[in-house]
Amino acid sequence: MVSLQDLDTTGVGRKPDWCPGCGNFGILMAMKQAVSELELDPKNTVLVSGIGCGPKMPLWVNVSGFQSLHGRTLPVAAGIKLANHKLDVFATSGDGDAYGIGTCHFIHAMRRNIDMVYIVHNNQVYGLTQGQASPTTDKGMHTKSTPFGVIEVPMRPLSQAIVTGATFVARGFAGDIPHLKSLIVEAHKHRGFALIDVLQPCVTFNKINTYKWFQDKVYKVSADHNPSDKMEALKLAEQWDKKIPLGVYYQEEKPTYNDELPQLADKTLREYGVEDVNIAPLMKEYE
Ligand SMILES: Cc1ncc(C[n+]2csc(CCOP(=O)(O)OP(=O)(O)O)c2C)c(N)n1
Ligand code: SF4
Ligand SMILES: [Mg+2]
Repeated sequence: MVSLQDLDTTGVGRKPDWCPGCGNFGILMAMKQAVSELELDPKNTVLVSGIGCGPKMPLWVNVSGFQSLHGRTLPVAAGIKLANHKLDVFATSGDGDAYGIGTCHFIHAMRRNIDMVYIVHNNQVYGLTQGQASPTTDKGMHTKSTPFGVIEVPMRPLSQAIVTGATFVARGFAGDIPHLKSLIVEAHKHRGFALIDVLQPCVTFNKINTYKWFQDKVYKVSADHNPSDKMEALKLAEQWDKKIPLGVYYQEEKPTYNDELPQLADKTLREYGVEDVNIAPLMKEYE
């Protein structure tokens, strides 16, 4: 079994450079605990990210990793899963990466039900670039890019996910590591696109949505909640101003993208190889 120590990168001279107290530390710990509990093989576990503070995660979890471009986390993760669907694929983005520049990929990965776990570090600002407003910044908040306050209504990403076709939609909190770990474990067991939006305090640039702000509002989704009830899930996803539910809002069994490809039933795309592929006739068509 892979231990937390095996997953640590400090031994190989790499340790997180996040600000002290940043919510990303809680997400990192929950991620390592989940990989350990699931007994995943680090070599066959891939953590893909974009660019941002949260997306530095692949640098600090000792599994296979790929840091792509800002907003392009999901197409890279989807490509990896398509090329070798035997890999355990996790993707990690900031709220800007996922719900701003990457929105188009977010929507299409969900409607395709690509089998992966997507963890979004939602700190409601662009942390790495020093605190500009993001699509989830609350209305009225003063940031470097909105000195007179945000005038737009924030996106509700979990509502978006439920109506777009994600088959596992959950919310965690970086200040509750055991609960977040259990969500990551459940999301990994789910077959299909699993979104976990994580409330992640940015202690440097978001002085409104602090640990205390969240602690006063979060509560656990009731054990009576039926996650296959889409309308009830939407009601949970729309809660924000007074109370914020933590847990699995929605879950549904549906064929994954790979299930729809009979070519992948026996072997991975990667195993097909390209040695015997003759592209000469195709090239001729373009002469
Ligand atoms: C195509 C492109 N546009 C913009 C940037 C600059 N940039 C890097 S990270 C970032 C925002 C990060 O915010 P978020 O995704 O919320 O992650 P956080 O840093 O808050 O974890 C921006 C705008 C970039 N690197 N590439
Ligand atoms: S800027 Fe915010 S999100 Fe980035 S490391 Fe610092 S506290 Fe964390
Ligand atoms: Mg952010």
